[in-house]
Amino acid sequence: KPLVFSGIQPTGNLHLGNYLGAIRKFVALQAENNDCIYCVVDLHALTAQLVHDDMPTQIRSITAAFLASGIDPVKSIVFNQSAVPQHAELAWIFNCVARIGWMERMTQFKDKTGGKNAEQVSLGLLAYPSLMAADILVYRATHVPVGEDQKQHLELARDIAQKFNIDFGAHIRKAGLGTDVLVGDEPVHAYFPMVEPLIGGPAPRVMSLKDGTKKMSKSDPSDLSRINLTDDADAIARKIRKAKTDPDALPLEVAGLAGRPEAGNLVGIYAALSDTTREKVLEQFGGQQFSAFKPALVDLAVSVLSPIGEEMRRLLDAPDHIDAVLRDGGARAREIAEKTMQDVRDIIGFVR
Ligand code: AQP
Repeated sequence: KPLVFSGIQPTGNLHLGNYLGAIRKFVALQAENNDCIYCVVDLHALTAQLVHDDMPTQIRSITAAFLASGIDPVKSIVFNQSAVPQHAELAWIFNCVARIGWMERMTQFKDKTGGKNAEQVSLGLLAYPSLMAADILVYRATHVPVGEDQKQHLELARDIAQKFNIDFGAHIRKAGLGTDVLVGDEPVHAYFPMVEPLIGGPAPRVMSLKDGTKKMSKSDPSDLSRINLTDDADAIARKIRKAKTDPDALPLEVAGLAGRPEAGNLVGIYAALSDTTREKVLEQFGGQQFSAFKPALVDLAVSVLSPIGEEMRRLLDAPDHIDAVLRDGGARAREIAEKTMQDVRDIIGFVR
């Protein structure tokens, strides 16, 4: 049976990219009755910046966004990563499975360290994808909904799982664990599954409202570049009105969006927010000017995001419920993760 896992870092305001690339998919996967585990990855938050004065608020705020968007903490497991020490334990083992070169090749690592010397960069930032692989594989999860920017990290998680399965193949068999699979032509006795990224949809990579060639991101210094989940209706309207566009009307077909990154971005956002395709959006708005399309996008964005922002504020006003959700989710997650780690300790041969 598929098992879904994904996580979000408690660093900065969640924006429309996080919502469409990740959280909205989390809710849809839960609605399809999958077993889902959704995590606030607070250990990851230390990789780029060690000290966070507002860590508790940030953790509660991501949890509030999960709940306000429709994640049901009874059906799905919702917790914060640091409550399950097995993530860090498996990450250490994966640090020894993975190779430094694999980590150094990651574009996110290169982007975040560009222009810095090695004395300024934490070892954690380099090893980030190894912890991410552990987050997923400590539950032996099979499907991971993420935005397109995480695709390379998921490929690395597959490489780590594969190398573990090959290196420990004989031990996995001896421990009476795992199943026979073919890796290429080679038969392997595998313990960890090959995770499948779930990246599709009309907006797998939401772009900045000020520059259609740059990802919408928490760390962009311009607040006008992104719509935050907690923005009120006026802010959402202002940001969409000011969003960069080109002077042409919307094309009649998706092919006409090629070479028009800002137009493509706004059409993709409209499609994702209304659970439809870019084709259908252009059937409705093709041939119209942005002056007609933008007000419709404002209405749609406000109708989807305002209730989420309001519910987040309500939950954060009295965070006892959020803390109880995290405690319960942490206990349920620990039980699954500990079972995996007992297997892993047996596979490696640690005496216990
Ligand atoms: N622009 C985006 N479009 C689609 N999906 C996105 N995600 C992030 N940005 C976009 C997805 O959101 C999830 C949470 O990712 P994270 O916790 O790793 O957040 P992040 O990468 O720190 O968020 P930012 O805004 O991308 O941060 P910076 O500013 O550091 O670059 C993931 O599934 C991610 O794909």
